[in-house]
Amino acid sequence: MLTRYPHLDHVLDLSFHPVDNDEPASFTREQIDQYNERGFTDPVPLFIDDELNALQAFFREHEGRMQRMMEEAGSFISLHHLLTPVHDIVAHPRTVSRLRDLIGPNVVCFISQFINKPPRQTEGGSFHQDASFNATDARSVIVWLAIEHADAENGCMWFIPGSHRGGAVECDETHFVIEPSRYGQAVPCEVPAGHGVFMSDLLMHSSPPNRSKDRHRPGFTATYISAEVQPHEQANRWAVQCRGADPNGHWKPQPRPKG
Ligand SMILES: O=C(O)CCC(=O)C(=O)O
Repeated sequence: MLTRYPHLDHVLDLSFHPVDNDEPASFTREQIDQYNERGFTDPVPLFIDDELNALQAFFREHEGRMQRMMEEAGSFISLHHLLTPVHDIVAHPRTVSRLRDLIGPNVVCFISQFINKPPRQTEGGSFHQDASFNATDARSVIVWLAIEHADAENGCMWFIPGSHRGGAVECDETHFVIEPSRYGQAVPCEVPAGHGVFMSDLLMHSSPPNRSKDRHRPGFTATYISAEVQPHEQANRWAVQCRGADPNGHWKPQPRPKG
């Protein structure tokens, strides 16, 4: 099984297509090469100074509400479909102009989530590829944004560099990679507050426990794709158009929420 939609495993293109962009506007050519080679960029500043303070204050103030929304839904929810400030975070021009370099002019965001790992955790973290969870070709880029500094002690993510290049691999019934060490040596990805890491949806990554004594590890994840890529399941079809257009009408336009 390659994805959680096994009936689509042979329909979807789950191979890595390197970014081919000779004239990036926001990343450098070296950063694009690094993305192609390793499957992720170094952290880049996305929210700084007053913007970072406002970002941190928002998540601090609304964390309980977001938690309740998830509990009421009984499942995963895309926060940018429901809350205006989160919509504006995913559509922020500084992030979106970088995405343009990686996925082209027509950018939609179809998944977002906020995870705040509390201190003194002992369990968690298994390697997976996000592409295994989506009913699309493997073309999406995930932006992982650190709301506070994330390091190895408080549970930053770990990546297996280069593991995206072989495309989607067989996973177990919980969609975790079987024997991830076969695919390379994992490295921690420390991210300063307000910085984002851009990752391929094929990159094997894990989010281990926050073993710190007293530091939370809040992180926000948003998944973007070119509007030209078709979603194959109803559940994945709603998306916010962050840039450009949806020339084939593949996606259901999610309006800016009023909440
Ligand atoms: O630790 C996090 O915030 C991200 C968890 C993760 O593995 C994911 O979103 O795919």
